[in-house]
Amino acid sequence: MSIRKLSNTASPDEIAAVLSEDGVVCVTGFASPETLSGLKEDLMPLLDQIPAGDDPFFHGEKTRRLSRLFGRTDHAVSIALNPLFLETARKILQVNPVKIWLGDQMLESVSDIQVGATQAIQIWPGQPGQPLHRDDAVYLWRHPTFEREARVNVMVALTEFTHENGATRVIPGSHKWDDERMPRVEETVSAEMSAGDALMWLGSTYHGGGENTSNGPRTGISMPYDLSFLRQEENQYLSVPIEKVKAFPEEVQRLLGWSRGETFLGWVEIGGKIVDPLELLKLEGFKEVGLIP
Ligand SMILES: O=C(O)CCC(=O)C(=O)O
Ligand SMILES: [Fe+2]
Repeated sequence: MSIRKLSNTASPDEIAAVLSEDGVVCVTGFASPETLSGLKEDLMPLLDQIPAGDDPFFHGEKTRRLSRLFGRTDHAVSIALNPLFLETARKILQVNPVKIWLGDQMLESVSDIQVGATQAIQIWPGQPGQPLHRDDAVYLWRHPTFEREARVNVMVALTEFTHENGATRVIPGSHKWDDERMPRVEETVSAEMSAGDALMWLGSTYHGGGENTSNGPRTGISMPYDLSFLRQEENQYLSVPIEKVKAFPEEVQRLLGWSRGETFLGWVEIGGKIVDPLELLKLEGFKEVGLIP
């Protein structure tokens, strides 16, 4: 089975249909030339300065991982708000409303979604393949998935992705497997893409960073959308400076977790009132989080 490619003229409905069926899809020309060059300009110099990881098993000793991207590049917003990703993620994740009775009032609600993590991943020559995994393992998700997926992930290619330089390896169709079946490298397909293309896959799809046998690094950005009743994998409240968060459009603030969902998840109290954390962002002088420089 191969990875199906759709162009950036495809609709979120079409992208979501392939994603549901195959567990993975590639969208060519996902990032505009301005977004692509902006991301590279902001992040490549930072990637040059950081060391590779010290975890030989999962994160890789020849892989550089730069996170906290909403604090580091204004172009992170362009990935998050790209309708080809955001609307597709909503179509996959915000399904099967739950019925909630409050006395004689019945509410039908779907979960909000939020950014679960942000990471530029640069795989250097000599890096072996990452263990094949499902991203929703962080949430101890069971398979086959019950009712809905937990995550829709995206990998935006900042450089070309080839089989030789460590393109993400994916097992199409593996989102339908149970938890007993072991993923094998022989079952994977390399997600070869050009810079600016994006790979999308489900939280339950087996994949992993590929082995880099080339002579140059491979760089991409991963930014999953997750069900917002789950804890964020990367703590966005502590990762994005509060002044940045305050300057974002409200939709981005919500997608970073600064919102109270329909079922009141995530409220704060101000002056005896149970309010949306968006109210906290409007308070003059509120600057107690996001302190990592
Ligand atoms: O770098 C890649 O291609 C995939 C990385 C990945 O799947 C992960 O770190 O969870
Ligand atoms: Fe992963």
